[in-house]
Amino acid sequence: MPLVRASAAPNLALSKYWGKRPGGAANLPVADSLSVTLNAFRTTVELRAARQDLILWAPAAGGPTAPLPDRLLPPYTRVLAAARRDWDLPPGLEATFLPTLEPAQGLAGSAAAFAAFAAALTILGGRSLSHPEDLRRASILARLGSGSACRSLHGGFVRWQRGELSDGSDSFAIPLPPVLPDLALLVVLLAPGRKATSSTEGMLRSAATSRLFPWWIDRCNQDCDAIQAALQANDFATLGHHAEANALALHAVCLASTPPLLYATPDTLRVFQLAADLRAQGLPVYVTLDAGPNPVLLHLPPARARLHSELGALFPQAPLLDLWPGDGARHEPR
Ligand code: 2P0
Repeated sequence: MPLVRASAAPNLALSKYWGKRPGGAANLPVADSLSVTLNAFRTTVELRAARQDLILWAPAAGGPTAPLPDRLLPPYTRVLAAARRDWDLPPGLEATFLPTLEPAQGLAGSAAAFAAFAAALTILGGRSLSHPEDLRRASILARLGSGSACRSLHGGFVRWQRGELSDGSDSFAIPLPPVLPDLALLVVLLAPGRKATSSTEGMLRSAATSRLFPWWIDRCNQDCDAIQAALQANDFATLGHHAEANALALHAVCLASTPPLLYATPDTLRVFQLAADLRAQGLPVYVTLDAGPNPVLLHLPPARARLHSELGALFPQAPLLDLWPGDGARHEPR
């Protein structure tokens, strides 16, 4: 029986994290970001005492676990080392990751994994996910594994405040009040598969080479404020407008990098055009896009049937995933 089980879900950024402060390893961002945690595709992590640290992953479809290759271990080692500095943990730990989504599907499985890992270590350290101070510490731990993971500790809408301190102690995620419970997200899986350039590498390249990068930093902080204000006002259209503009700005920064980072495909752009056409007809639908080809349509439930019929006609082969805001990290029964 494991010592602890915990789970967390991926999150989708409405104002994106793209750019780290120099130094890199602590994933300290140049700007705030704002996300919504998803209701599906949770990853569970089980911790067991072991002779030495071991990271095991299971396939999403179930089946035997396998040790993670050495080249992928550094972020896990960073999280474990930081957790041991805070808490009295066993000298050897076996962590088993049980995802429900293949990483290649591009829905930020690493965010779910590192949030669940941080949650499990926090509980093993004798802390509680219902205590805000412990959750703040868990968010920082998750960030050391993968930046966007710090947002998945919380459910619903979440803002990652970038912080200013070089030790990262003020760079963590904060939950926003629960609003817009009927926000719906439709993922169009145009091209499952790993992206050519990882986010980690892509954002380093943009910071180093894109002339638009200083503009992007200001833009993100403004977009976070505008989206947070729209949430407080329960104003879906304003939220959608700023989320779509932020995604397009991210891709402008990427295209202006050297060599250019081209994540969108012609089909991705057809989805942006579809949303603009539907808005012209009075249907509020907006698109966001991460560092990959698969767009996500932000909408309200009355638009769902129309979106399914339009997208089914345009892309008969593409799976469509209906998602909603979901819960943050959870302590699971053993
Ligand atoms: C986001 N992305 O805010 C943005 C939008 C991709 C595009 O966070 O290097 O995997 O592990 O800190 O968190 C992807 O970056 O990068 C990401 P690392 P991460 O969701």
